[in-house]
Amino acid sequence: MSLVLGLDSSTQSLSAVILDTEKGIVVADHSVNFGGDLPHYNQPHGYDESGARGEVHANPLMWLEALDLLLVRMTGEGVDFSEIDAVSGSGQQHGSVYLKSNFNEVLAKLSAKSDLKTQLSDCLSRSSSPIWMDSSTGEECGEIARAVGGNEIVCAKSGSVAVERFTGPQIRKFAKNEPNNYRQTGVIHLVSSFFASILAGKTVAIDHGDGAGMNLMNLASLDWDQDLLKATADGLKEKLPPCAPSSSKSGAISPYFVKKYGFSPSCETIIWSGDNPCSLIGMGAASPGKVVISLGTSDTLFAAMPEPKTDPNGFGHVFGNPAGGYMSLICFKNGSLAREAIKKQYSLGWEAFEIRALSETPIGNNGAMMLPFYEPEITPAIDTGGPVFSEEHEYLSGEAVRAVLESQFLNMRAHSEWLGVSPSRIYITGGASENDGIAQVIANVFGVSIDRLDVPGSATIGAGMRAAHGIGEDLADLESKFSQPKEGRTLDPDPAACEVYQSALPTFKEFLAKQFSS
Ligand code: ADP
Ligand code: XUL
Repeated sequence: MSLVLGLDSSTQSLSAVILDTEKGIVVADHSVNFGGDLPHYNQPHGYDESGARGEVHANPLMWLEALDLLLVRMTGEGVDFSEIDAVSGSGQQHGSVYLKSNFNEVLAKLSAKSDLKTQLSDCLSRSSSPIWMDSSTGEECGEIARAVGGNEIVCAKSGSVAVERFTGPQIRKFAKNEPNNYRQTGVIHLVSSFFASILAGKTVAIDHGDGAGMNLMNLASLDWDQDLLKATADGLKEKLPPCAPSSSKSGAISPYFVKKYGFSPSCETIIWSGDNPCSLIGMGAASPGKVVISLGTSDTLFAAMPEPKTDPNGFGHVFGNPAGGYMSLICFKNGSLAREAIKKQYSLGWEAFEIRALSETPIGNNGAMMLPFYEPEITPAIDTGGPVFSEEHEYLSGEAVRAVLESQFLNMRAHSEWLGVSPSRIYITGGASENDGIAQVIANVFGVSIDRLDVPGSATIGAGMRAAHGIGEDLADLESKFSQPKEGRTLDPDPAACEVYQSALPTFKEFLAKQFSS
């Protein structure tokens, strides 16, 4: 039994938990908010908001500074890192970091007298990192698909059609537009494998969970796919770390962290995974049967899969399950983004948002719906932003709140039917999951009970559980300790409301189809 550190570098923050796996408790929980704590990067939500033509990039130096700041803060608050047996992490998926061939050499010589940002800034061959919100690579997706013989082939090989935010199309765009910088790149990391490399003091592998979100990994062989590599960019194989199972150890922690923060030289590092694969572990959903909805900046729906099954419409994805096997994932970009837009438009707090959704308006909203796609959407793929209301009248605040929530979850239900699973309950997580108004709409739209876990941040907890699993602890035992539903917080569906949504579903699909084809 051990003390393990789980880190999570998400869109907006870097978080850490320390788990005591013997007692089954979270002993520390800290975080750094990129916008609030590091305002000098001018990325208030964790990314540069001035990108044109769908480009969304973040500054990788901000992530490095956040890591030092988090560890300084934790030390200041009395955390003793010398007792940590293992560390692993979770990263926002798809984002990539481009490093020159001196990266390993610099990592090996990091001095505890300076900081990560200062010492590693010279290693970047691209000053910014495209992240998952980027939708600028439509052209490159088409080129990759054509080069391998069509999107059906890309999907059969990699688990997803060529997707704008996925790393392969992003790499292709970089290689085309900045050929010199691409040539100077020695290694391309995901956010997850970048952080894992910093901790290990050397370039480490990309795990099968996050690797599957690149349009480069072959799902059957769990290795880089020669055809996809060739279709993406010249000489790419040499610039990618190897793929490895998510529970792989990557050696003792770098001396930088031993000297600077007092980690034990025998603290093990376990390679990182993506935030959704980590959340699957943290939610106790590593075995097929549980469906999870994560309500973060984006909303995602995911579940472990017995066999890799791909989405015939091309919106869903298959990733590696960190516990072995596969998981499905569907990402809805306008999750909290859309809810926040309505909240802001009507000057509401979250409490008012919740109360209005429940009490001021009838279930079904008298038929008023919306297509809540403020930003270009991923599921379904709509490349222009801007909400569309089904009825042309002034929406009062309660009506608008209900329209956004009901439409978001009708859209989620419509686009998850291909999974063919009928869960008996859905587990929710993420920043918005505490909101009972939102949770009740999900229960009613899907017609199942909703549970929440007794711990904050399933991706961070999942990263900690993966660290413990990596040093030999039993995953089922960890799940029984850390992934238990909160008592007294189950929300059951209301049968009358379920009937309303059952008949609203075809109407929503028609509304969407009409809007799409016009
Ligand atoms: P990420 O991991 O993508 O950074 P989080 O899971 O931390 O995101 O969720 C952050 C989001 O949660 C915020 O953008 C905010 O909109 C939303 N949120 C926070 N509290 C509430 C609440 N009480 N009701 C609804 N949404 C909330
Ligand atoms: C998943 C996706 C997002 C990010 C958010 O495909 O793009 O959920 O992982 O961090």
